[in-house]
Amino acid sequence: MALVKQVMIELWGRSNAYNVQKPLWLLAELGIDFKQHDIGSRAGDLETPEFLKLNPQARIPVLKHGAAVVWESNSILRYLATIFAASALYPDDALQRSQVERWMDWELASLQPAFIDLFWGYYRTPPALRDAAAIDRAQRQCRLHFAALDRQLRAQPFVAGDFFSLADIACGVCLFRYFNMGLAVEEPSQVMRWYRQLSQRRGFRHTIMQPFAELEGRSEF
Ligand SMILES: N[C@@H](CCC(=O)N[C@@H](CS)C(=O)NCC(=O)O)C(=O)O
Repeated sequence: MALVKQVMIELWGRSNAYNVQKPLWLLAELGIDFKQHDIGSRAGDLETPEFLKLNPQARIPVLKHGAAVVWESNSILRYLATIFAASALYPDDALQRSQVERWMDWELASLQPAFIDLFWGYYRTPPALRDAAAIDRAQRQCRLHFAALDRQLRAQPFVAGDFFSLADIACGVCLFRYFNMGLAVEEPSQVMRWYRQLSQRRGFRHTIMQPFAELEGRSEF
């Protein structure tokens, strides 16, 4: 563990990118130093031969830990929690782990696509170009997903149980933007309670609760 900690961590990706914010938040939670390469902000950034060697998908985030390279944001979360023995966030017990993982999978497969449709369709599209029907559809999808999350949070303080975990990071990364992008959205009571709890965490405030106005009406990365 001590040796593992000495190996340099590098993270590729701009701090205002949704999926980059996940490892940024976890690294803050774990108090791990790392070097960030702020890319993804300029056209062509992710298509260089050097970057494509790291991630053939031409997407951020990418993490490098010594010789190990990991891409896909939720895989990076699992890798970091495993390497840094953060079993409180990513339990060893098979069932508890599956509770964390199923919500991480759900975030990638269901919540994120709906949220991204809404964020891009509304916030990142200049008003004159917005498609009201598509925004409405994305908003309805988000409402359904947040209702499901709300039901889950009725029974327990955090997404996967009584403990803060990788599932809270994956599912919680969109909250600040969802509630602050200027759209009237429903505020399910348990999601709001959970959001207030997350807002008390330094890592959440420093990485997620950050101004994002530079993305408004900007249809390029
Ligand atoms: N499923 C991938 C999605 C990666 C992805 O789409 N990343 C976006 C940022 S959130 C990206 O690379 N955008 C291009 C850019 O920012 O230049 C993951 O979770 O890592």
